[in-house]
Amino acid sequence: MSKIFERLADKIELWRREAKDILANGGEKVLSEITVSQAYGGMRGVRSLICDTSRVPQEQGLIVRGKPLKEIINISPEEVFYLLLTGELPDKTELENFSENLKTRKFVPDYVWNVLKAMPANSHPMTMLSTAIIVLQKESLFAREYDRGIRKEDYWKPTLEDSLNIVAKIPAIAAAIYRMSFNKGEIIEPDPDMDLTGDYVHMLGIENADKDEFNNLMKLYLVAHCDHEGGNVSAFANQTINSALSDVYYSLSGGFNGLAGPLHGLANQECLKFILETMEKFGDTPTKEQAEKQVKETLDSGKVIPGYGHAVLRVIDPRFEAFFDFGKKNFPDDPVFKTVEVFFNVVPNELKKVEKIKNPWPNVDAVSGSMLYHFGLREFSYYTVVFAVSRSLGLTAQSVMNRALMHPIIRPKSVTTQYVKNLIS
Ligand code: HAX
Repeated sequence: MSKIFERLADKIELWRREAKDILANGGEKVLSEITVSQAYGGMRGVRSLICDTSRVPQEQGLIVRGKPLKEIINISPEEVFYLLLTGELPDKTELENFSENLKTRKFVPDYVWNVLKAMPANSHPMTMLSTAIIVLQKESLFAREYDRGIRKEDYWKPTLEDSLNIVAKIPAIAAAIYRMSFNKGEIIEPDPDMDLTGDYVHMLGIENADKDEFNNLMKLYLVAHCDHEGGNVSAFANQTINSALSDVYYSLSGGFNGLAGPLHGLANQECLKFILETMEKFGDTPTKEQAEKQVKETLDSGKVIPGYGHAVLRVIDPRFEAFFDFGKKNFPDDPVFKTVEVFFNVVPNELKKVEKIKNPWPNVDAVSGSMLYHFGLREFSYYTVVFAVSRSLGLTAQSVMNRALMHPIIRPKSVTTQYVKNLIS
C-alpha cells in the first residue's frame, strides 16, 4: 500500500506549523497593493493567493515544487503527481507502491458511460469531460465524510482519496470521450497492469501510431501541462469552488469549464485550426512571407494569434521549448510541425510591432497540437481534453494542499463603478 497518506501527514504537520509562524510573525506584511487598472484588468500581477505546488516566474516559466520543467521532463506523470502532492520525488519503492495504488482505482462506473452516451453527438469533448467528472461526484468520500462530521484537521484525507480516484480514472474517461465523439468504435477497457501514460495511449486506440514514440510524447505531454501555479483561470476557479468545501469533483469540473475557454486551454485547439487553415490556404507549409501575411490579416481582423502571448510569462514558454525539441528530434520534416516552426520564426516579430502586447513569445499551445496531430490524433476539438487529463494532477494536488493548510472560503471584495468614480474624483 502506498505510504502517501503517512508521508503527507508528516509534511502537513510541518506545513501547518510553518503557516502559523508566518501569520504570527508577518501576517501584516503587504504582498500587493491593487490599483484601479488592475481591478479593471483581470487582477493581473496582484499577489493574493498561496500556491505551493508550482510557481511561474515571468522570466523562467514553470517550476514544479522547486524543480524547473527542464529537470523533470523525463519523469512519469505518477512521479510528477507525487511531487506535486508532497514536494518531493518518490524513491523507487514508493513510486512502485504509489503507481500500484493508482492502478487499483481505474474502474469507471457504467452510469458515467450511460450519461456520456445520452449527450448530443456534437457535444464538445470538454463538455463531456466536465460532465463525466460532475456525474462521478456521488462517489466523493469528502462529501460523505463531511456529512458524517469529520474534523476540519482531517479534511485533506478524503480530499486526497477523491484526488487519487479521479487521477486514476481520468485517462479511461478521456479515452472513452475520444472514441465516442469521433466514432472510433467501442470503448477500450483499461488494462489493470498499465501505467497512466501507457493505458491512456492504449485506450485511445489510435491505429498507425508508433506506440513507443507516442507513449514518449504522451508522457511528456502529461508532465508538461500538470500545473501552472494558482492564479490561472482553471486553477483559480478550482480553488475558489473548493474553498466552499465543495469536493474535488465539483471543483475540478468547474476548473475544466475554465480550461475550455479559447484564451486558456482551448488555445491549443484554436492554434492547430489556425495552422491547418493556413496550410490549406497556401497549399502546403507556408513560406515566411505567406505566414507573415496570414498573421497580419489575422491581427487586422481583430483576432488573437492563438498560442502566442501570456498573462504572466515574458519569455518563450519552456513547455513550448520541450515540445519543439521533441518535434525537431523526432519528426522535423512533418509539414504541420514545419508550419509551427515557420510561425515561430514570424509571429514574435509581428507581435512586437503591436505596442499593447506584453509578451510576443509562444506559449505551450503554439506547438502541443502539432505533436498530437503527428501521431494521428487529428480531431483537434479533443486537444483540450488531453491538456485537462494532465492538469487534473495539479488541480487536485492544489485542492489537497488547500485542505491541508485549512484555507478559508475565498471571498474578495468587489466595488461598484460609483465607488471608483468617487475615489478618483
Ligand atoms: N494575438 C493578438 N493580440 C494579443 C495576443 C495575441 N497572441 N496576446 C495579447 N494580445 C492583446 C490582448 O488581446 C490585449 O488586447 P486588448 O487590450 O485589446 O484586449 C493586449 O494584447 C494586451 O494583452 P496582454 O497584457 O499582453 O495579455 P493578457 O494578459 O491580457 O492576455 C492571453 C494573455 C494569453 C489571454 C493573450 O496573450 C492571448 O489572448 N493569447 C492568445 C490565446 C492563447 O494563446 N491563450 C493560451 C495562453 C496559455 C494558457 O493559458 N494555456 O492554457
